[in-house]
Amino acid sequence: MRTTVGIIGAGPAGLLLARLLHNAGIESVVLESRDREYVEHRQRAGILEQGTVDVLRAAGAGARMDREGLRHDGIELRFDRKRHRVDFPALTGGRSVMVYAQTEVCKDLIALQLAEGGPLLFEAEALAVEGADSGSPRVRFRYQGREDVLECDYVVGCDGFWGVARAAVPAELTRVFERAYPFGWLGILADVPPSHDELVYARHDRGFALLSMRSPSVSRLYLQVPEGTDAEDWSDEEIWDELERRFETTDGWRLDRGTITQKSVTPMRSWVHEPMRYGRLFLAGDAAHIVPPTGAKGLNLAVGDVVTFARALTYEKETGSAELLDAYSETCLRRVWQAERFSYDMTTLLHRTPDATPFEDRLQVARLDRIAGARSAETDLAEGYTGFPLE
Ligand code: RFL
Ligand code: PHB
Repeated sequence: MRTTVGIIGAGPAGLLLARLLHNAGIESVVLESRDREYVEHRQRAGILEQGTVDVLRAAGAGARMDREGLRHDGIELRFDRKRHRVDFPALTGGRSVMVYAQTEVCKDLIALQLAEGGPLLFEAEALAVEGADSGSPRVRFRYQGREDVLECDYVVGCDGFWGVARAAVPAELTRVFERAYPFGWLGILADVPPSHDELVYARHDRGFALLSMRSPSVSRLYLQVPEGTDAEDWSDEEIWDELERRFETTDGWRLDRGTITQKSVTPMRSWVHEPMRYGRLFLAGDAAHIVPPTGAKGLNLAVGDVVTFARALTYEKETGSAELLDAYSETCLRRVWQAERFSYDMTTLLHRTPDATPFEDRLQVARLDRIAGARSAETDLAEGYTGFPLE
């Protein structure tokens, strides 16, 4: 098999890239190791930055998002049993975010790709990228019981944190930057209308909690739990009791309970792989960087990477200049590090480490008080949350 761009992975990065290339008249083939059902139902992100919303619309993939997505103009910070609302449009000159689940973004992009785009092969597992530093890189993959080779002009590794593409970058050229956190998130999906109309980020001495949503009738909630926690260690009742404690306010706010339909634990890490390009192999999304989910940045970063690649390749096709392709890694990494910084700040602002001292507890509350009391600090949070612009 032969194509212009071989894309490994059909998460949001790979699927959107295939769509952007299709719109630019550039051929691609997507290889995805899992089946369609799995990819369409993997519970993950929920928040799309304004820039991501604009990109999906411009790519012709925004119709259902515009009908069913929920525009959010703010979030609530909760600490010391008090509530503080951060008003995004007022602080950022009109920006907001959209609650529209990653599962739905993927469903929309898969439907478009199968109807209009190039090949998208499910249960096609990439085994290795070869010849990344040559003029004709290849992806070896297994499909329908046999091994095959995809010959390409470019390969984009959109295969997530556990993917294989990255391994083709020589170790001596690679630098990895990492921060692990001694806690994870226990996430649940529940059949109950969200108890608040905006997301609530709560700092509590017992740990962080987040109230989010998937629709007007489905809530998504998270609890900070110790690293290594098994979701099955928590009964449904224990989860609701703990959420209630962490969200408690002095003004009698109530958390409504419902049937829990899913629960799982996500570890938390900050992680960056540099460079994001080697020869004709480009890395995009979680294959190149991970942020802790507190800043809601992972999916949005993946979108930024593939927009940058699609623009650079289009420019090369139109002008013959590889200037933008050559700048890919640097261009992406500037934005990636801003998102790493923001996600780290949000994480350390709101989570309680197991060895936190009373001094650190007071500092966290002082940082939150500063955001609630100083427009400059609040603006910084609102700008970070609604997103850093694409260059
Ligand atoms: P993905 O989504 O992991 O997709 C990678 C795809 O590659 C496939 N694959 C392979 N295919 C072929 N051959 C191989 N050898 C392969 N190896 C892997 C995989 O099956 C998969 O389909 O990466 P991508 O596209 O870079 O997208 C990244 C996002 O999924 C991720 O950053 C976000 O989900 C992070 N995230 C959030 N991001 C946000 O922007 N806003 C949020 O609100 C948000 N909340 C979250 C999150 C992630 C979470 N978890 C579970 C980590 C909340 C949570 C709990
Ligand atoms: C989600 O809805 O899954 C979600 C929202 C905001 C975050 C992380 C996850 O910061």
